Amino acid sequence: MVVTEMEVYAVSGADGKKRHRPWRKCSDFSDEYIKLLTEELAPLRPPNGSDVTNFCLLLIGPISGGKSSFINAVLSAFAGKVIQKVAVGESEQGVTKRFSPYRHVSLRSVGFISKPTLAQEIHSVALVLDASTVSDLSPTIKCMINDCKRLILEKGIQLVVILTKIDKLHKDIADDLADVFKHQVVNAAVEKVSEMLGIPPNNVFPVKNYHSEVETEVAVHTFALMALRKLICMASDVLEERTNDSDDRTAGSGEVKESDTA
Ligand SMILES: Nc1nc2c(ncn2[C@@H]2O[C@H](COP(=O)(O)OP(=O)(O)O)[C@@H](O)[C@H]2O)c(=O)[nH]1
Ligand SMILES: [Mg+2]
Repeated sequence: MVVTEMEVYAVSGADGKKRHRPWRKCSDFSDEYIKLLTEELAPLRPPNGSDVTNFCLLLIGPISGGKSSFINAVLSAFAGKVIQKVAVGESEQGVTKRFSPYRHVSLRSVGFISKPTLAQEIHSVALVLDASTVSDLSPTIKCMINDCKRLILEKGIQLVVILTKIDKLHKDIADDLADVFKHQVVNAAVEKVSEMLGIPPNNVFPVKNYHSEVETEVAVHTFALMALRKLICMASDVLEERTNDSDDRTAGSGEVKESDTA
């Protein structure tokens, strides 16, 4: 075939934006979906027979990663308004006045509980990382993260990652958060973290916290609630397993050894 002239057109949606298949399925972002999620999560309690009244969810991660902001986003989602109950800020002049980068905790540390009850243990852990910096984490931070991951896995808890500041990955994302699960740049960040930490991509939750906004955003609440749902689900599984395992615990398996500390 001899082609003398050819015109190529980009295929786009009615609004001119390129359409991609979502890399993660999610219901449409809407007030109804948020209502559904909050109504599903609000009544959840630790399993019967566990003797635990509250889920203990731990957020860890580098300073300024967005831990406090994530807690505010969750509180905002339940309150239906922008809440800033936990102080947030960048490091240096940030809200954390005294920051010890790494202090070894040992069995002799003050207040260390060497044989915690199930209620005193952590039931679910999320590592909170700034999506725009995952490519250049320092070796010290990587080492800390790996130490934590080892301890968490030894306790039978799976690691969840909350990937914050996804708005910083690309201008289009900041402009339209509803398209996050179609943006390949977010997918790439999720895959990178999953590979770096050896965890499945569906344990990685991209989020955008409130930063400069004063009005509520449906997408912000949806991201926060999806991540919270995963954490609570995992905590429930851990508690159920430990409750069924209670015979072993009485035999002393719940006791902390020096190698359990970091
Ligand atoms: N652009 C943007 N900024 C964020 C996001 N989450 C947190 N921040 C900002 O990052 C800074 C550090 O957040 P903070 O929650 O205090 O981090 P923490 O030290 O891990 O508790 C604050 O200025 C926040 O407003 C986000 O999703 N997007
Ligand atoms: Mg904080």
